[in-house]
Amino acid sequence: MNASPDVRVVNGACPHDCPDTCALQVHVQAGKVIKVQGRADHPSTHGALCTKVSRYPERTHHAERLLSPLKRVSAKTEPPRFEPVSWEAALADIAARLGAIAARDPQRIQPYSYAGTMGLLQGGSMADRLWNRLGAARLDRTICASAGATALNLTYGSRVGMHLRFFAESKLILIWGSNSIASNLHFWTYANQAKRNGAKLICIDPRRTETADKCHEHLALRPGSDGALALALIHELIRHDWLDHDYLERCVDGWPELRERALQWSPERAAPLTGLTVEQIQNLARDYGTTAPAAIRLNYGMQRVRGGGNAVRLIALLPCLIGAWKHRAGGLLLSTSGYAAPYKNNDALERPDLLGDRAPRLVNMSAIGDALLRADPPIEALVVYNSNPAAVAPENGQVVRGLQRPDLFTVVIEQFMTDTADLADYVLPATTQMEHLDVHTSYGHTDVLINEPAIAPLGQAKPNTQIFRELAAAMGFGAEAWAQEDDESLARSALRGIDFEQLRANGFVPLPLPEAPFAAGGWPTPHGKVWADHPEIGLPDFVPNLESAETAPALATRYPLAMISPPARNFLNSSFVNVQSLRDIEREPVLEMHASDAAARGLSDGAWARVFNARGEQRLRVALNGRARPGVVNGLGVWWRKFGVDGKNVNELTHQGLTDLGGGASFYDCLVEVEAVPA
Ligand SMILES: Nc1nc2c(c(=O)[nH]1)N[C@H]1C(S)=C(S)[C@@H](COP(=O)(O)OP(=O)(O)OC[C@H]3O[C@@H](n4cnc5c(=O)[nH]c(N)nc54)[C@H](O)[C@@H]3O)O[C@H]1N2
Ligand SMILES: Nc1nc2c(c(=O)[nH]1)N[C@H]1C(S)=C(S)[C@@H](COP(=O)(O)OP(=O)(O)OC[C@H]3O[C@@H](n4cnc5c(=O)[nH]c(N)nc54)[C@H](O)[C@@H]3O)O[C@H]1N2
Ligand SMILES: [Mo]
Repeated sequence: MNASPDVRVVNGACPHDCPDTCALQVHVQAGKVIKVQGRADHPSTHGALCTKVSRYPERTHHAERLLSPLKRVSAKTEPPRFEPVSWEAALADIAARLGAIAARDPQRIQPYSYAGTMGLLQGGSMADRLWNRLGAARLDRTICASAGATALNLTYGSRVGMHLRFFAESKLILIWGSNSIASNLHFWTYANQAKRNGAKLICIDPRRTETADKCHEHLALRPGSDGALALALIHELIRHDWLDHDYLERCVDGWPELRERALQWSPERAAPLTGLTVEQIQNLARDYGTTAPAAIRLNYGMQRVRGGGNAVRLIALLPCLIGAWKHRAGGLLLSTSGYAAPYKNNDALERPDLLGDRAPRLVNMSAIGDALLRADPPIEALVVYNSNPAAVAPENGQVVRGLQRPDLFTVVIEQFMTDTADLADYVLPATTQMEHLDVHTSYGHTDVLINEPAIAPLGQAKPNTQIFRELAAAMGFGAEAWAQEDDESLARSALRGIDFEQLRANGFVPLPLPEAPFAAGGWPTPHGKVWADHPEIGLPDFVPNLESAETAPALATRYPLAMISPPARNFLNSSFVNVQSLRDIEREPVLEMHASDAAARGLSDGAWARVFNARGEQRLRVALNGRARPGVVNGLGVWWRKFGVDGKNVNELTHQGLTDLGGGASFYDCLVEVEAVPA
């Protein structure tokens, strides 16, 4: 390390909701973070960071960091005004308000959090302990991955798959519902290595992404049609006998039933649903059936539609039919979180025993707008941390209306004044990853990491853990042992079977796992086989979008365009939108359209358009950049509403309908119409 003598270098972990979970080197000088680098000696990070996280010094020392508790002094329907208050006053008032509700009916207190940090400490722990002790309502954490995660559990028995590093040895890689270069950059390195070694890369995505640009082929299917495509692929594998009968026999439960169903799905039947040609489907099946080792990088983009769960079940079976798992460079990767699960000590971190035999209501975070407006009994208090629901939740016009309820008491724990914080009664300042201790697992690789605090908390900011500890004390639980445990002790108990001293000394530790875990079966199901036909829910099938010409023809006449809203490359969900240098790259919220759809509406590149449906509308700048397929528009997310030209973002248009499995959000299952507006 050639840091100058007054520069300290600290081991960190990227806290963001991303499969890469990079190992960081944080450079500190005079109490300030001056540089954040990826560790060269961590295999998947390999010394490289994405543009966003390399701007961490700018985000951490941002002029608009929240540095003191704030109390609202304006009505919630007026422009937000706050005044600083002391921690003591804020916590005393919050404790009194929550305490009064808890005395009547604790499940009227609703926690709302997601993955602003994925850390085992700051992502939950003390907060969960307090909610369990109170008996507050529980949150069904479905906004991102629950359709796919449930589908993997119902197929493989857990969220397990290929190791990231062996993609470098694959000969065929299907990059399916994943814009890897934007949102899984450290996978792309391995895919690129395979490409240099002669592998063929095929991207399956309605949008011509920067990843699609770099693949040999791009199949721009209609959003939500992946299940039909997978069934037609199985049909072709059967017809040409590109099957591994030995693996099918030993490892797949329910193959005869699945075979029967897939035989009804000729490419001719699937083609019009997918928007692909019969030949494209046949060629994909040929590549997949005749190339070994063949790997699939499936990602969550394709499961944000009503049929997302069934589609993941079908795709997850493909590598089982061709026996791809026999090779360490064959198989599928959607998530590795099932490998880390047995190491996570949730009982110690979250203390579910504090809940006892109470079963408070479970509220689905993907329908928080409905819950805030219509839950019975009503939600009386909302405590938000690690999330920005006013921006990221579907149909967010309803979320905003819910947050404006005069009788709702809202506390937002944040680093910045987000759209959600604007609607709080109290805003409490949280530390960033540079300022607190944490321990991380990953859902894209299989290492565990530690994040050491690099600098002292800025201003009066505190770690989430400390805020919940102090809130617990203010609510009268200070004498109870669960409320006293410090972060060092939490970190030491967070992982079972991992040597904490080794983790601390090295910064990361790989989980001990076999290279090709399912080469001979041994799936984490009760009988060790994958379920093609599941004993409780039967066979997977194609489930069309909730909003599509096939299922809702009248709606499709009024709103004929399908809208997807995948992330803009330089934001992470709604994080980083307030970092000027990154917003400068993204410039403004755009709507990518196909030239024919734009021409039919008199729209040219750079024109302003009104995108609308029955739920709402948004003004966006049209981009005719060749990335949208006919019939589909791409409204890149997730901007803060207040940075949009009309104070809105794409989630004004999305709906709160849930996925077929897992009760997930279906952001990419959305019909809209677009019209020109004066500049
Ligand atoms: N730069 C950046 N990186 C991120 C994030 C970010 O916001 N920005 N978000 C992080 C988070 S929370 C997550 S969950 C992951 C998300 O990353 P992914 O799991 O890859 O999911 P998305 O980015 O939602 O979508 C990926 C691709 O799926 C495509 N897609 C949309 N609908 C369909 C469909 O019906 N079928 C198919 N086959 N493809 C479809 C989209 O056009 C997009 O290019 O990335 C993480 N990494
Ligand atoms: N239209 C559309 N909507 C989407 C998506 C999409 O693709 N399209 N993607 C969806 C997906 S995949 C996801 S995962 C969700 C994500 O939604 P969220 O989990 O809400 O993610 P972010 O928008 O990044 O907001 C996280 C917030 O946590 C804060 N934060 C970070 N660290 C800490 C901390 O240590 N303490 C506290 N108190 N706060 C912290 C950050 O400042 C940030 O404001 O959005 C979903 N919304
Ligand atoms: Mo996500």
